[in-house]
Amino acid sequence: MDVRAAVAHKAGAPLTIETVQLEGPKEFEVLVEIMATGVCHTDAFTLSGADPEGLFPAILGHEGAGIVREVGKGVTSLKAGDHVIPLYTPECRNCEYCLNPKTNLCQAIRSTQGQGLMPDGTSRFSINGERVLHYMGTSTFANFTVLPEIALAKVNPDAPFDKICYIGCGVTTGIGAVVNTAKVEPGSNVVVFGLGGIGLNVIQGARMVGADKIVGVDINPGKRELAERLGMTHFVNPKEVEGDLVAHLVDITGGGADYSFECIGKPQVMRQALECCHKGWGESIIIGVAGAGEEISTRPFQLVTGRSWRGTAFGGARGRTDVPKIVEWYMDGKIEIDCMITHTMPLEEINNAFDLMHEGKSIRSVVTF
Ligand code: NAD
Ligand code: DAO
Ligand code: ZN
Repeated sequence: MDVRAAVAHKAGAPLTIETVQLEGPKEFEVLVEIMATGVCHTDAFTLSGADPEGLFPAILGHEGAGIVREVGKGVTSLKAGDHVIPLYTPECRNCEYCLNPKTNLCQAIRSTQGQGLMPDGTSRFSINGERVLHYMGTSTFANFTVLPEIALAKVNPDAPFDKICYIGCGVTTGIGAVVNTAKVEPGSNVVVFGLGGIGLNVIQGARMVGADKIVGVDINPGKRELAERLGMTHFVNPKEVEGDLVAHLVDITGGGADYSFECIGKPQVMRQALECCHKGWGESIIIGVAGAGEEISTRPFQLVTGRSWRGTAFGGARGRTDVPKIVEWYMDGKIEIDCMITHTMPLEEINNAFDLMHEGKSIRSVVTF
């Protein structure tokens, strides 16, 4: 079938809106009509060329929501009409990783997904017979896409697509980092570096679990108001701190953070996030994705004296199990989404979503089809 898509032909160039050919779903695959998709920092990272795994030409997008239109042979858990959220971290419930409660990194289709291909090693997308690659196994910048069954979470059909698409990445990553990875306890003091689409969700996750001090750190003072609405108790702009930022954060938290979260992707900030943690027990969670070849460093004594460094992907969430629950949290008013969706636009204007992100003017832009 012909579909409408934003195609990334090469790194550093704007996306082009084109008619693309999409093959139907093969065995254990599902055809989904994408109704809405968020535009995330990670799409921009890949489009910029900084992503070492970025492949072109491809159809980017990994934060979508839509409706199942057709299922391939062997699909048992979904049927036409089901409302779904695509999962860039799938959940097969059968691989060594899915069977280990310590991780959410299902490896069932990892190698082909990383090559921009479906599990059988081919792509469903093409333009005039030339192959176009999938991206993160999701490719939500198209009005129809094909995904493996294990990469789809079935969700409440009453939930609005243009809001719950954000649960496909930003919301789950931020809240999940608090709930699943750090397991923040009530009364904890938390420091969040970067108050963008991820950091704001860490803030609301920390509020949800009953954290005490929730300190937000950002060089853009324009992020303060929304962060306060979502639960931030103290704001720190590093540009306005006289003296050492780490010492200032240790002071505010009365000895250091019980948990800190790096939601930017800068190694020097990752170091600050570790070192502002409380001696003896503070844990720092890396969420931000740094550029190719970058490395983190600290004095080993920071770890010897009880601080620890951890990382998280997709908030440690097991998508098919956890994403439907997070949709229900939204429907029940336990978490907020609407206030973070600052812009909504048609596919034709998707490049504007990237511009708004780079200019720091948006939290989340959502494309509706
Ligand atoms: P964003 O651009 O919306 O937010 C980043 C924020 O950091 C901005 O508000 C910016 O002003 C602030 N900032 C920049 N430099 C700073 C500094 N030196 N000190 C303090 N604040 C600073 O980005 P986002 O969408 O929230 O994504 C954040 C990171 O998370 C990215 O690296 C993204 O790739 C990554 N990410 C990781 C996962 C995962 O599963 N681990 C999932 C999604 C996104
Ligand atoms: O299993 O090796 C693996 C890869 C898992 C990919 C996790 C990606 C998380 C960070 C990228 C940001 C996503 C938007
Ligand atoms: Zn698995």
